[in-house]
Amino acid sequence: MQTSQFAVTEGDFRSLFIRDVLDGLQQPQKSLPSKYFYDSQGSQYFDQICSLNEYYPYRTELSMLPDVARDLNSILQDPWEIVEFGAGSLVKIRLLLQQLDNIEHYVPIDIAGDHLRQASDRLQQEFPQLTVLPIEADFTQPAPLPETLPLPKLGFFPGSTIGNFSPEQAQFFLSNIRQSLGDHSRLLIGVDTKKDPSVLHNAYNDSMGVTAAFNRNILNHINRICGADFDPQAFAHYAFYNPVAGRIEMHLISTLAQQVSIDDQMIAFSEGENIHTENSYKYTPDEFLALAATSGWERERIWLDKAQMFSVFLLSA
Ligand code: AVJ
Repeated sequence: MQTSQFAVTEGDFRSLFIRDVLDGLQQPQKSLPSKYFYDSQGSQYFDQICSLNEYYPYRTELSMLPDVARDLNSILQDPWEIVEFGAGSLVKIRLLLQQLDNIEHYVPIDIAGDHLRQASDRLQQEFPQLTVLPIEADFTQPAPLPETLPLPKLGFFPGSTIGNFSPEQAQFFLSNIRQSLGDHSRLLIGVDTKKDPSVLHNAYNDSMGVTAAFNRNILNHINRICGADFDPQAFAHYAFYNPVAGRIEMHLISTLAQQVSIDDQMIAFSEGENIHTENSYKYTPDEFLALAATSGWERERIWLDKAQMFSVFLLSA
C-alpha cells in the first residue's frame, strides 16, 4: 500500500476550519459546514444513526448493493479502478468487491486520515490482488487523482452524501469529478428519494436522541479544534422537512442569549436564534437525472428498492 502526497497538515486544517466557522457564524443567517460533523465522536454518532430503525437510508442502500454489484459485474468487463469519495469505514466497498472480478485499483478518499489508513490496511489484507491507494483529502475540494495505471475509472459516492450539497454545489461537484475521472468513466451514486414527509421527519428526529447528539457534537468539534467555548447543552436540535426546497434542514437553536468566543472573536446569539448546520436534499429519479445531465453524466442504470425509499444510479461520462 502506498501513501499519498495530498495530505493537508494539521495547522492548515485548523486555520481552514476556523475560517469556515467564523465565515458561517458572522452571516445574518448563521450556518456551519456540515462536513465538520465528522470528528471521531461524530463518526461514531453517525454509525449509531445508521443502526436506528428510523434512519432508513443506510440500511436500504446496504441491502441493495449486493444486487447492484452483481449487475455491475456484467457491465464492467475490462480492468477498472474504483475511486470512492468520502470512503469512511470501507463497509460498502466490500459488498462491491466481493462480486466484481475486474477491479485492479481502489482509491478511497477521506478527510479522516488515521481512520482511513487503518481501514485500508485491513481491506488490503482481505483483498491481496487489489491495490489499495488511500488518499487523505477533503473530497469537496477539486483535486487531481494520483497517477495510476491508465485504467477506466468508476467513481463511487454512496450514502446520499450528494444530498448535503445544494443543487448548485452538487452540479459543481459532479462536473469536477467528471473532469478528474475522465472520459469513459462511470459513476455509481446513492441518492435518497422524496417520500412521505413524516418518514423523512422521523429519520432526522429519532426517539433516542442520537441525531440530536450528532448535531450538537459539531460544537464540541469546534471547541476542540478552534479553541471555542460553546456549551452544546445551550443549543436545541431542530430538524424538519422543507418541501419547497426538497430537503431536510438541521438547525441548532440557542436556548438563551449568550456569547461564545472562537479563536479571538466573540459571537453573540439571541434567545431562539438558529445556526443552520445541515441540508439533506431528496430527489425523485427524474430530478436527479436532470441534475446529473447538466454535469455531463448520462443515465446507464437505476436501481430502486421495492418501497422506493432509496435510489442507486450508474451514470456514464
Ligand atoms: C451522511 C449526509 C447522508 O444527510 O442523511 C444523518 C447525514 N444527518 N442524520 C444524511 C445525517 C443527520 C446523512 N448523510
